[in-house]
Amino acid sequence: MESALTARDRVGVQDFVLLENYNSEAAFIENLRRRFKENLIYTYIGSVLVSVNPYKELEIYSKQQMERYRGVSFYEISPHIYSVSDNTYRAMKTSRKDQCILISGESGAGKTEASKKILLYYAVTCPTNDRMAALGDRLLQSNPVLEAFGNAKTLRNDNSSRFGKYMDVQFDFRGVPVGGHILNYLLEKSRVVHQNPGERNFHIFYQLLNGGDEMLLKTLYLEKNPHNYNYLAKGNCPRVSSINDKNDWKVVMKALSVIGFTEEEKLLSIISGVLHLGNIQFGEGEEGETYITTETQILLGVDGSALTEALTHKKLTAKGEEVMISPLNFEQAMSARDALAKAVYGRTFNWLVEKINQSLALKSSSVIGLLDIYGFEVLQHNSFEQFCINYCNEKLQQLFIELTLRSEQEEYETEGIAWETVQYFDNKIICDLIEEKHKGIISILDEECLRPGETGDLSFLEKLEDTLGGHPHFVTHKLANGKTRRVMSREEFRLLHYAGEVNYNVKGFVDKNNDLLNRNLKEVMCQSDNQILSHCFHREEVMDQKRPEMAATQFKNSLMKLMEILMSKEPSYVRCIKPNDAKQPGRFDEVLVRHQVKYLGLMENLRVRRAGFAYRRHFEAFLQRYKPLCPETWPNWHGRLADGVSTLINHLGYKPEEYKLGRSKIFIRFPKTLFTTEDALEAKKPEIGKYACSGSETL
Ligand code: AD9
Ligand code: MG
Repeated sequence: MESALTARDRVGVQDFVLLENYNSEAAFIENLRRRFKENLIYTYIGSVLVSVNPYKELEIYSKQQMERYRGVSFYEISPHIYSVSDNTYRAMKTSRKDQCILISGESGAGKTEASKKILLYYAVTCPTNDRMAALGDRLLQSNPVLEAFGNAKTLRNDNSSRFGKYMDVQFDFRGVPVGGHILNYLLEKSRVVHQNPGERNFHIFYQLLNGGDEMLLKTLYLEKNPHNYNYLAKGNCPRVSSINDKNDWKVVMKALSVIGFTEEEKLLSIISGVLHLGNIQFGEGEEGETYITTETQILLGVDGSALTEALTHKKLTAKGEEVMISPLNFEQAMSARDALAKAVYGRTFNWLVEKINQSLALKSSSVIGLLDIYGFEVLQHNSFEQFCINYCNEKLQQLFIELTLRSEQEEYETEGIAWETVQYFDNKIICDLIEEKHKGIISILDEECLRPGETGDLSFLEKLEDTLGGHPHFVTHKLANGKTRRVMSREEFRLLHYAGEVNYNVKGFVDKNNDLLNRNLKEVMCQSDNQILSHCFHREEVMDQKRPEMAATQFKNSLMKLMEILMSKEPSYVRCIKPNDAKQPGRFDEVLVRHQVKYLGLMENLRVRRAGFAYRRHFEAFLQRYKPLCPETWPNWHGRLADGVSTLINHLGYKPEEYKLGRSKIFIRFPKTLFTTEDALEAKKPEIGKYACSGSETL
């Protein structure tokens, strides 16, 4: 008994519901810390997996480890991302219900790594046939490709996802993976033309310059040094110690060929075209007209003079008829160039996802969806992109709250057990503040784009103040009246997000939301020789006079669809925590972790889980594990399972207030009850010899 206690002291409990002092945040964090020090990065809250980024390679992801988790239940074995993968897979097979795994946490917490491990688990352990083996490869290889084009080095994470990704893995009735489908969300296009100090553009640019051979670079008129390109020089960070661009280039090229890609040449000429576009310089004539001082001949497969014209002039139309061509001033020409670069890159990224989807060939069957989006982000300077990213995280948090509470309630109902509710912070109020029709921030921003005030972004801020002044989660310099803790500038508004306060600078909001590309630039791109580009810029789009939806509204609508998809599936959760800001192994910054525990709502999650019954298990599993403790159930019980469990717990002396028997499960209110039973089992071990209580790391 003593040795079991010692082990528990050292490595903590593997399920937080078993914490004696479950109301104490300090005890929660201490448990996380102990386990982290022992390289035990995974812990459960019931069936929710909490994962702490180790920032080092652990020997826990091998094929042998995968085998250990196959077909084994949550509670029978130490917590692991493979256990979540396996349980989800079995739930899908037995219930035939679609599943999804939602991975959340802030930037750098380990979401993308977790999603890759899940995918690898399925690719390695699921049954397959020769025809389908290739599909597993393609599913896996889609990752390096999308990461090359959609991830970048930021201050928070060397491999930060700058787009949201939802992937369906589809299985046939035998559990063989037969297809896949990816939905991508709002790529951070502004990164193509601007990076903050210490950050980089998307990986692919550096991979091409470092990995591409001389011949290739020559054909693309590229030089090796990233500093020669305006679009790569802004962050002043061409190299990152944790990244090997040259190797990654090889991996990406191989991945493209596994996916069955044949358009590398066209794709790379777009990437190089974007770099050349960034180097276009403008001059200003005596009468304020703008001209181009650099070569534009070989760019993006379009006619050089048409491109020059379109970059320096704007075509104005009224009622569908062309009325005039007006010259752009220097500033306007620069932003037209940047808008084109962003549009070209953004559309090419969407095209790439489309291509990958074609190669994964959608089949109708049961699915497991994996959601890996960009995590909550607070920077020195937060703009439209952070606003969208953080809004997306609010939505996910809302889903988590709704579903964890709902599923808890449903479980008690189906098992016929009375239950109690727990107070929790519902972030719906913040989601409404952002997305409500007419008076939410997105609506007000759209309104500003359609009917701009005199001062652009600042008029937007004024409209926000007029409409939202007094909202408990919205603050500006004016509204705060000097009463805020942190100084705010007159260009900012602050949102009190579920995960903390963020100041957003309104500069650029209107432009980014408009996301407009001059019509004549679109016309030029339609005529590109590069088929990827002529596919991305449709002729119909140029003809169509209707204004497309603005960026934030498009994003809002795609998130609503995503929520519907997720609600229709049975969810599992992985909550990722970042242990320090230095990206270092072994460092556990308590203040940082406490903050995340708070905003991820983990204590509330635990309380909800514990409010009713901390622990539950199917009669069969309970009996199987503890039957050695009662002479009537050992070695086998032949009667009804419920009767076997009753006999067993009567023998163990469980009091009526300690447990409830549902229709198929036993619910245990206090972890202590279970500890005592576990300890008794531990003590019995020498006597029962070979009997192994699997997963007894600690309970
Ligand atoms: V962001 O919101 O996309 O900026 P993520 O996706 O949450 O973020 P990511 O998975 O990219 O973070 O993890 C960041 C880095 O932490 C990785 O590049 C790894 O170096 C490191 N990491 C994360 N999880 C693990 C792990 N299980 N084992 C080892 C890890 N290293
Ligand atoms: Mg990521």
